[in-house]
Parts: sequence; structure tokens; C-alpha cells
Amino acid sequence: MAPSRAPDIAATSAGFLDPAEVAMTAQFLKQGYVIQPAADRLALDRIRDHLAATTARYLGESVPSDSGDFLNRLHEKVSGEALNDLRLAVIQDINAQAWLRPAYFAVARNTIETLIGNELAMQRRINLSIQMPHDDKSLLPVHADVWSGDSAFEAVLWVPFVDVFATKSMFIAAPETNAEMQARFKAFGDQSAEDLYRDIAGQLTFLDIPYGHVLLFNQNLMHGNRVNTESETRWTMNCRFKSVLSPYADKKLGEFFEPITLRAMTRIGMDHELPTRFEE
Ligand SMILES: O=C(O)CCC(=O)C(=O)O
Ligand SMILES: [Fe+2]
Repeated sequence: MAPSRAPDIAATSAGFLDPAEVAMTAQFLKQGYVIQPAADRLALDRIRDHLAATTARYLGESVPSDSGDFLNRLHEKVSGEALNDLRLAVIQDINAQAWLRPAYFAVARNTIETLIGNELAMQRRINLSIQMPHDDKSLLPVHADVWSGDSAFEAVLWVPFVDVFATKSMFIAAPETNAEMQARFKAFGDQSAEDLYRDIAGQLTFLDIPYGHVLLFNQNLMHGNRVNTESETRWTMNCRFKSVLSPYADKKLGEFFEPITLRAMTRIGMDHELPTRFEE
């Protein structure tokens, strides 16, 4: 891998970050992601119950008693053709709930603050992905978000609402694999994402994440998903976070991102104007 342009973590953080933060930072830098228990389990369960209730209402059913089981078995009730309309209706609903973005942040607040910062911008719309067994219509071929308009300073909080594993989950390339592949990109010429996937498939990890845990990953690393060949439906949400004053790419503050935790001194600094006599 190319040498890092960022200051050395051990040298700059010694004695400043907690040992637990240093350990999480090292893990994220090494693997490109961390998986943690939800920091606020009630918030996670509230989102899951809301997802199940909204979906049941859409299908004309009563609220399910076991949300996880209901979500896992969506494919028993919905055809591949009907799925996209359902997904759009549910996304519309979740993004109309004022409580949901704060709850989503709460499930990983400690991890986000440790790895990204405590003055944050959050994506305004949370995305929902529903992947029924053998459905090939909603796949995300291997990509890095930074290739298409995201800033290199963003990470993705990816939250499963059912247990995910193997093809019911997503894959990500380790930083070393990613660096090797990018160095060889010229050789790929105009090959498709599928060719790229075949080339690196042996080195990719499908993440195993039981419900109750959350994933924060570095979207500069190649990642994506495949046809879900497991027997249950996948339900996940994803949302981008960045340090509010870090550089933006195409996805701008105020449009795509919204500040959520600006601190007093930053607000003051943003509003500050020098008296005119100092500007002459
Ligand atoms: O959910 C997936 O399988 C991929 C998600 C993704 O590409 C993203 O959140 O940036
Ligand atoms: Fe992505």
C-alpha cells in the first residue's frame, strides 16, 4: 500500500484518545470496518418494529408479533415484481418519521464519534435495501462510493434488521486488497464490474452480522452485494456520515447532508465577521 499521508495514529493519539478508542481506530484502519453491538438497543428495536408494522400495513395485514420473523419471510408474501413499489413506499414512510434519524444515529453514536468525529453531517435520507432470495433486480455491483460523487471523508453506517451472513449480507475488500486492485486498474481497461468481481471474489469478505449489531464501513473500499441465495429476506438500511467541516465532493451540505451535532464554538466561528476597520 502507498505510505499514508495522514499523521501516524500511534504518535498523534498517545495519551489523548482512550485505549478503547485507539483499539477501535486501529481495527477500522486495518479491516476497513467495525461491527459493534447497537449502542441503543431500544432505538434499534423501535426502528425494526416500525419497519415491520409499516410493511404489514402496506400489505393489508395486522401488525406482526415477531418483527424479525415477519421481515425474514417477506418473500413468502411478495413477488419480485411487487417488491420495488413496496420498498419505495416504506422508504417514503421511514424518511417522514422525525424520530427515526436520531434513533438511527443513536444505534452507533459512540462508534461514529470515535471513528468520524463529534461534529457531524448526516445524510438526509436513509436508504433501505430489501433483498429477497434469488431476486436479481436490486443488486449493487462491486463499487466504492467515492468513485461516484462521495467524499473520501465519508463512512457508511449500515444496519441489518435481520441476521445477515453470506450472500444475505454485503461484501467488502480489505484495505490491502483494495490497494492492490486499484494499482492494477489500468489492466482492467473497460471490463465490467462483474469481471472485476470475479477477479477479486476470492479475497472478499461477506460480513456476518447478527441482528442487534451495526456495521460502520469505509466506503472508499470496494464493496457490494450478490444475489441472495440464502432462504430468508435481507433488510438493511444505510446512511452516510462525515465530519461536518471535512471536504465535500458532489454530495453537498444542505442538499445531501445535514449538520446534526454542531458545537457552540463552530457555530460562533461560522457566523463571525471581523469589524470592518480590521479588514482594511
Ligand atoms: O447494502 C449493500 O449491499 C451495499 C451497500 C452500499 O453499497 C453502500 O451502503 O454504500
Ligand atoms: Fe456503496
